[in-house]
Formats: sequence, structure tokens, C-alpha cells
Amino acid sequence: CLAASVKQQRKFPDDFIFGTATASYQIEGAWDEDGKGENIWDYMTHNNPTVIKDLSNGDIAADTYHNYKRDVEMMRELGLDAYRFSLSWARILPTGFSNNINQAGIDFYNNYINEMLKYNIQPMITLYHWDLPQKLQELGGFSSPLISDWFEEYARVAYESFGDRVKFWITFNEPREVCYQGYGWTTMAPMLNATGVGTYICAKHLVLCHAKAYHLYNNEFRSKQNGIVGITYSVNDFRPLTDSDEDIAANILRRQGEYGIYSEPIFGPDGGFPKELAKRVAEKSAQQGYAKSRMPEFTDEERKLAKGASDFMGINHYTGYFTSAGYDNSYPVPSFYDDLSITDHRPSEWPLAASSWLYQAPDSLFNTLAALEELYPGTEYYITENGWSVAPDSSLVDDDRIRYYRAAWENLLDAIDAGFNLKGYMAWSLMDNFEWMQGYTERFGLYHVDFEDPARTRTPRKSAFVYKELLRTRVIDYDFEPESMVMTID
Ligand code: PNW
Repeated sequence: CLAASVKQQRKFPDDFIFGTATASYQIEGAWDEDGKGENIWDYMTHNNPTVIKDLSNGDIAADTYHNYKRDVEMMRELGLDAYRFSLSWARILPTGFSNNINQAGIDFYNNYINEMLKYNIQPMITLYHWDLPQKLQELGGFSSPLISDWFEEYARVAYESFGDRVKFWITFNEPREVCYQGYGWTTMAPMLNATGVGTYICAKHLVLCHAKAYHLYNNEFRSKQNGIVGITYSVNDFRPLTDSDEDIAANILRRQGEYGIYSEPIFGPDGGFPKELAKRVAEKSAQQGYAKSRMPEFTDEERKLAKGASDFMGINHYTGYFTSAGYDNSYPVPSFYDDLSITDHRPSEWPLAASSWLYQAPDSLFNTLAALEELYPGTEYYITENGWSVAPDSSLVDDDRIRYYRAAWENLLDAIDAGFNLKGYMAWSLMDNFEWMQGYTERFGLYHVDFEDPARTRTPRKSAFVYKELLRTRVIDYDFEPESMVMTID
């Protein structure tokens, strides 16, 4: 049909950046090698192994610490413009503090970065992708207001060590997962389970960590290093189930709770937490007999520090939800979802990945960007993650993932056509890795990794060839089939 053939001719701009993403704990292994300190995932998986579905951990993972040259070879095979990875704070600062810098850790990242640069692959660094040094957790982690000083100290070491070559910095990966899942629930380390309280305290402190690291770069590094600093949120497509006022209001609260508490203080016109949600939490707190709202406030000085403190917004996007008002009372009181009082809906016809939460929702990537653009017009966006899981024993021919990716890539073109300032896209993930509480039972890699093999052999899936062809031609070709499953460097 005409519409389809016209669509197929759309081309990505030459300067659009394509890459893949990973995170330190999920791929590196070498958990206690060459002076690395213990982090909260080491601690949790070693002391409480049954919380991980297959009782596994990231002790070895994809063993990138010893295989980094192979990783870069894969980046070259795909023809990537950029590679997003994270630094392990405890590999660089074993106790969390900068009085003791582990030179072996710095050397490892220098080798990794230099290997990428040799082949013109732009390194994009995430400072924090969930692996806090255990010593800092014992001092309160993101419950402590001092965390923003500790984070600033760590950011300084990273800028000083790598900033001559690294021009793209993400302070945090997904504040929601850190604060809600880690502090307000039990689905991520440190499993604090301080429902209705931990999430909001963490949110405030994490925003200030980001703001201090941003200003540090601005004040002391930007003029010499000329890079950019941003933050990555997990943003799904949240839509009201019906157009009733109740569902529309519930969906607004949902968006504010899921990402607004982390984005509004930085990107919003007034700074501070989102108003409707702050009001809701204050009301509920009063009803529940709290002396003050469970959601802390920013001082004027803190508000000013955070407001506008980002050069771009990173977005990890995976799925969508419909929201309706009201819920079934199965959440503890107080808790984040009790505060929101909403119910989720996913149509059963949406395709489901190997992860229980990962449905392919129609046009969810475009809708997500459009919702953000309405709140924060003109923002510079990067999609810093997007991907689809398959089962560990599934075939290398991952056609369902290819279907998901092509739909997402069409949405990138839709967003560019709509005039959004979208600069790049990172597929999650370069290779299979430790999928947090799910261990190795869900696989997101363009490359399969054999976790039974001491060499952690990496083998391309069909989606790797499809991504490579996209990067080569800059068009989405629905007829493309790889000639063989043998990968080469072109
Ligand atoms: C991301 N959601 O987490 C993480 O950044 C990765 O480390 C992880 O491996 C990957 O996605 C796959 O799970 C997510 O709300 C957090 O839909 C939240 C959502 C999706 C992914």
C-alpha cells in the first residue's frame, strides 16, 4: 500500500546517533578483583541469594572486565556511533569516598574508553546505574542528605579521570527504579521497603546529587572539556483508560509519580516536586496522622540549584499502560501506590516479551516523547534504552524482537518529523546480561552470551544484523534478511 511504501523511504538524519547500552553490574563481573570494593548488589546477592530468581549474581556476569576488547569488536561489527555504559563506583572508589582511588579501576575504564575511541565510537558514561558502594549504603545511601556530597566527590573523580575524552555524561539511570523499587519496595537493592516514605526522601536527595554533579561540571570542567551532562528517566506511555475526569486526573498523578517527581524539579518551569502529587501526599499524610507530609520539600536554595540543571533528557522506554482511578486496596498504607490510588490495565492483545511487564504497546515511544514535549517543550532528548527480552533457550532468530524494534524505530522517525529535538537512540542491550532480580532468565542482548561457557562467548542474534543494516542504510527495511548469521566488521 502507498502509505507503507512512503513510510519505508523515511531516512534518519546523518547526525542522528545510534548506539547500544549496558550497565556495570550487569556485564562486568570481576566483582572483587584488583581492589574493587563491595557494592549493594554484591552484598545483597551474596547475603540474600534467594531474592534472585535463578539464585545467580553478577560475580562474573558477561565478564566484560576481561572481555572488553571483544565488546568493542561487537560495537564495530554493528557499526555503532556511540556506546553507553556505566562506571562501577566501588571499582573506582572502593569505600565510596575519594580519599582512596583504585588505580586499577581507572585503568580498566581508560582501556575500555580508548579502545572505543580507536574506532571512532563515542563513549557515553552513566555515573550511577544502581551499584552503590556498600559502605555508603551503611551510612544511609540515598536516605542520607549527605549523599549529594558523596556523589559530587565521585563525579569529580570521573570528570578528572575521563573527561578529556568523554563528552557525554548521564548522572543517573532511572531514579524511579532506585527510589521506588530500592527504597519504597523490595524489587531492587537495597530492598529497604520503607513504603510511602523511602521513595520521596530518596527522590529529593537523588535530584540534589544530580544537580551538584551538573553544577560541578559547569563550574569547573565545561570550559576545558566541552561535554554535556544529563539524566536518564524510565518513562513509559501512561494513558487514561477512559476520558472521564477521574481517569484523566489519575493518569496525571501517575505520570507525576512515575517520573515527574524526578523530572519536574530539574526540567519543570517552577522547580520542586509536581504540585498535584505533592498535594495528594500531603493530604494522605495528614489523614494518616503524620506531623508533616511524607514528601519532603525543597528549600528555595535547593529548588534553584536543581531547576534547569541539565543539558538533555535521557529516556529509557519500554512499554505502556492504561490508568484508571481507584484501586483494589491491596497496597500497604502508606505506600506510593496507595498515594496514587490508580489501577493498571494492559490489553491482552498486546504482544508480551519474556519479561512479565514488557508488553509492546502501540506507538508508545512516540506518545511518550509527545507527553514529555508537552511538559518540557524544546528539551533535547536521547533514547538511552529501548529493548525486548527473549527466553534464555530461545532461537537466535528473534523475529518478535525485530518486530518490536521496527515499530520503535518508526516512532523515532515520527518524533523527528514532529519536530522534537531527538538526537540519538541506544538499544538495550549490546549483549545478554544479569537482569537484576530476574538473574539470567530474561535476555535483552543483540548478542547472545553463553553464561555456561567460561569464555562467555558472544554470538549475534538476527536482531544484531537488522540493527546493523539500519545503521548502515539509515532506513527501516522490512524486507531485509541477513545472508548468513556470520558477523563481520565492514
Ligand atoms: C531498565 N519500566 O530498567 C534498566 O535500566 C536496565 O538495567 C534493565 O536491564 C532494563 O531496563 C531491562 O529491564 C527498567 O518501568 C525499569 O517499564 C523500568 C521499566 C523498564 C525497564
